[in-house]
This record gives sequence, C-alpha cells and structure tokens, in this order.
Amino acid sequence: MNQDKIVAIKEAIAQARAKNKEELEAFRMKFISKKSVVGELFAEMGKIPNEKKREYGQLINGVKQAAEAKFQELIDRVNESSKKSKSADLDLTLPPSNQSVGGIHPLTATRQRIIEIFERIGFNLSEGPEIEDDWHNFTALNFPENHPAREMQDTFFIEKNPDIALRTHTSSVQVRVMENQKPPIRTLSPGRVYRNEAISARAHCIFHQVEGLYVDENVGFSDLKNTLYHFAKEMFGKGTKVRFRPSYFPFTEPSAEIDISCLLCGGKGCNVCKGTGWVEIGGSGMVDPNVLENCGIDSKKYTGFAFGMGIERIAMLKYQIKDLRLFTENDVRFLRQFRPLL
Ligand code: 2U9
Repeated sequence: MNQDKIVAIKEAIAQARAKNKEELEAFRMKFISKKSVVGELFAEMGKIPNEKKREYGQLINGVKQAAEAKFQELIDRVNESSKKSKSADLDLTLPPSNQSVGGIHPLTATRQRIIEIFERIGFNLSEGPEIEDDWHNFTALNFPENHPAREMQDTFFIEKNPDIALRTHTSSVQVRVMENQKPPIRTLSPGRVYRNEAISARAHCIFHQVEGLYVDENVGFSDLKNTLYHFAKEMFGKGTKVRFRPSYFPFTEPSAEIDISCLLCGGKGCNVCKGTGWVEIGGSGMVDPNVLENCGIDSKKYTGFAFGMGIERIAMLKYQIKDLRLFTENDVRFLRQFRPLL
C-alpha cells in the first residue's frame, strides 16, 4: 500500500480550484470518475493482502468522500460567481432592442382631436348610460309616438313596456344634463350608439357619435354657424369651407345638415364627393323649444343650438378610410398604419 501516494492525492484534492464548468469537469475526471486516480486506488484493492484490506478500504473511502465533498464545494462556488457576473453584465442604461410600440386607434385619435377643439372654446364633457329609457332617448327629444326610429327594425330594444333600449344617439346624455343643470350649458357628449342596421361598408349597428349642446340666453343660429366654421377649420384645415343645407330632425327647429368642401378635390368634384365638391359631416339646428321645456328649461328665456356628428365618418374623411368595418375588425395591417413612427 502506497501511503505517500494517498497523501499526495488528498493534498491535490484539497488544493484543487475550478473557475468554470470545464474545470469542474476536469476535477470530476481526475478525482471522481471510475478512471480517476481515486478510481485506480479502488482497483488496487485486489493487490492488498487480506489483513490490510480493512485499513486500506477505510483510507480510500476517506479519499473518495473528500473528493466528493470538494466537488460539491467547487460546484457551489462556480454557480455563485456566474450569478454575480450575470448581474454585473446587466446594463440598465442600454436602449431597448426592437421594442414593438402600439398605436392609437384612428377612432380614438379622431375623438380626442374633436374633444380638444371644443374644450378650447368652453365646452365640457358629459357621459351617460348606453342602456336608455324611452323618455331620454325619444320622448323628451320630441320624437312623435309613431316615429320610425321607435320601431324594432331601427332600434335594439332590451324590454318593451316600459321601453328600455340601447341608445340610438348621445342626445339622451344631453337631456340628462339639461334635467340636472341650469343654463349656461356648453357640453359635448362623445359615445357609442346602436342602431338596428345591417353591417356594410357604409353602415354599422354600433358606431360613435359626438354631439354638442349650447343653451343660454340669446343663443342664435349665427352662434351655431360660427362654432361649426371654427370646428371645420381646426379639424380639416384652414381652407375648409362649410355649408348648411336645410333639413328636419324632431329635436331641432330649424335644422340643417353640415357639409364641408371635399378634402380630396378641394371642391372641384371627385369620386369621394360624387362630383358635388361637398361631403356631409353631420347635422345641427336650434334646440326645439319643446325639448327645452321637457327638460325643465324655460324656452322663453333660453335658446340653444345642437349638433351631431359620426366619429367614424369624420375619421373616414380625415384618413381616407373607405370601409366602416375596418374600425372593428382589428386587422393589424390596418391598425399598423396609425402607429407612430419611432
Ligand atoms: C338635445 C337636443 C338636440 C343633436 C343633433 C343631429 C342634428 C344629427 C346625426 C349626425 C350623424 C347623427 O351620427 S349621426 O347619424 N346627428 O344630425 N344631432 S342635431 O341635437 C340635439 C341633441 C341634444 C337635447
């Protein structure tokens, strides 16, 4: 039995170092595997005389245990130092790589711009429920008992008698404002509305409106015109012309459709304006005195104007979008076009 050799192996184990996985593997090959120097000590057992076998066995088992304990110690150290170096490699000041940034939906951008324009001239925002009763959606707004909008084929009813429906316009919000506030009232109500229509490129059963209402003493049609001139120039550009075409709505008298000069051809006539040079952006009028009275406002003292626009319609004109369905399909090829360029 070679005592010196065993002592030398124990010493070599005690002195061993490992900085990485490769050096760990080298230690394992040298001191732990079957072909290692410790493995050789076990192989030599056969040459040891019987009376010495017990003592030799104890010795080499001690070497084996020392090798295994050292190996575990070296593994722990290598793991610890790789954790440290990983956190030292992390540079939080580096710019992010290939970050994908979402965009603002064109309807949101359009709604925000409309709100911004009216807020700057003194309008506040009002909101109300999307599920409405008959009074706020129809009766207070002067809709006659037999008006077609009150029919099932035009409105989504949730209940009949009493009638509860998905609101068909955001005018119901403004009825609630008038019921709860005294003039002067200058309010804008953007929101989702519902109509029982077949879905196509030009119509949808869900769309968005923005309606404005101004009620005070001495409010006249010239205030309505000037407000909408201002809006059209801010929204579509300084050179935009506006014209009012007489119309009829149950809740306004007189009433007018609002047209702007075609953004594409500037009024010369093209396929967007169907050769007329004008495109419709909404409706407007002086609030019918019946509506003011229905909401508890003295129509002898106060007058008001109101207007309504489809947000999809404004966005389609602004961004030249030809199909309403694109707004709700969430096709990334459409949405990506509105992503800000970084
Ligand atoms: C109250 C009284 C009157 C809001 C108005 C219109 C004319 C109008 C349409 C435009 C396109 C709806 O989205 S659309 O289909 N709107 O033509 N809206 S006047 O009049 C009101 C609102 C509230 C209390």
